Amino acid sequence: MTADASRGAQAPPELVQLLTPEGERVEHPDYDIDLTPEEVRGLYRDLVLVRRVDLEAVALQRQGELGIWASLLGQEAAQIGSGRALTDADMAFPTYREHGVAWCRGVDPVNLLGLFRGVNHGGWDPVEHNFHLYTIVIGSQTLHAVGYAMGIQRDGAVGENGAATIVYFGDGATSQGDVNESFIWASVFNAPVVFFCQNNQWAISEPLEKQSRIPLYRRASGFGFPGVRVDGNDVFACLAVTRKALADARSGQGPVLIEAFTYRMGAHTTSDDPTRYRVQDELEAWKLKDPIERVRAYLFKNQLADQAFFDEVDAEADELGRDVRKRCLEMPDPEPLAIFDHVYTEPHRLMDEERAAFAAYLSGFEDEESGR
Ligand SMILES: Cc1ncc(C[n+]2csc(CCOP(=O)(O)OP(=O)(O)O)c2C)c(N)n1
Ligand SMILES: [Mg+2]
Repeated sequence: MTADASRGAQAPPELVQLLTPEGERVEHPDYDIDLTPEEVRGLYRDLVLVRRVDLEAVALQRQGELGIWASLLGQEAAQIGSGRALTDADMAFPTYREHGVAWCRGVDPVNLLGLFRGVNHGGWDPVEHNFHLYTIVIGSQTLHAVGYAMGIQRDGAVGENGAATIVYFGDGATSQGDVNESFIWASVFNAPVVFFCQNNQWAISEPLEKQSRIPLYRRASGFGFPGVRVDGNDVFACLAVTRKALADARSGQGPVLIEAFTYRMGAHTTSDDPTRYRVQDELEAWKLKDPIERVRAYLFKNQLADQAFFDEVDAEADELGRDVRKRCLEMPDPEPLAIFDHVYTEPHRLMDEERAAFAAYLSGFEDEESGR
């Protein structure tokens, strides 16, 4: 398989797929899943709602209400499938694009917008949701996750009903030292961690073939643990593969690398213009593999949902979009000195000095305004 072929419309042979782009259910000997019609409708609803939040966020950025936004467009199935595989006890470590996983963890989407609006540092409690804060430094969260996994291992909190850890990162991140170091630690300490790589085939403008000459999932074998490539636009397959990997991690079988083969349909962020470096045909080919359309087709063909259901979900999505927009605009600007508040849990001399210096700087502006 050439690198170019891997980006084409043809599915690579080693891909785990349970639902084709046409919405046909297919079997896989190692990964099966038995979903009730209600569960499938639930997954469809998740996919539609997170896409709607994402679209609203892009619009808000374009209107100057957010500084920047990293869209998940095209990656909804990878995030909802893996996110819904988690139990409440599992801990997730995201990048900056995991809005769908955040949704599954019960994080209010407005909190995500707060970070990108610059009014908070990510206003959710990672412990309350078992969802760590967004991480911008590429790959560093893989080390945090392995440390966390080794912690729960030492606390004896694993086992069948215990906790596992999942960490998200991109194809570009696989070239980072941190990620490779985390693979080594996870492997030799048999840490209960699932490495979930969303291979969206681009790291800003760098294509996949600049990261690896072999499929990314095969990297795992060099580190001594299993790797699997799943159709990242197939929510059933992502759910099944992640569920099994988490169960294996919990039962003491160590880490797994999941490569969710997907595509970033939007720009890297709202600051990026992908027309400068990729061809339109590539995007068109991937539109045919849309993660939402195939679930819709499956529900329709199998008469598991009627038009009223689809209309209801669309209406709910519009209402969510309106609500998110309204509450985003209502978020107050923070008091400027609040930026120093949560850097350390305990008082810290350096923070005190920096706070005082910044307060002095700000008071200069007040003087100017009052004409003193
Ligand atoms: C350590 C580090 N180096 C560089 C950057 C700048 N940067 C931000 S996103 C990005 C590309 C990441 O690509 P990938 O891992 O594929 O994730 P994706 O954005 O495609 O989801 C880079 C290089 C950074 N944030 N951190
Ligand atoms: Mg990428």
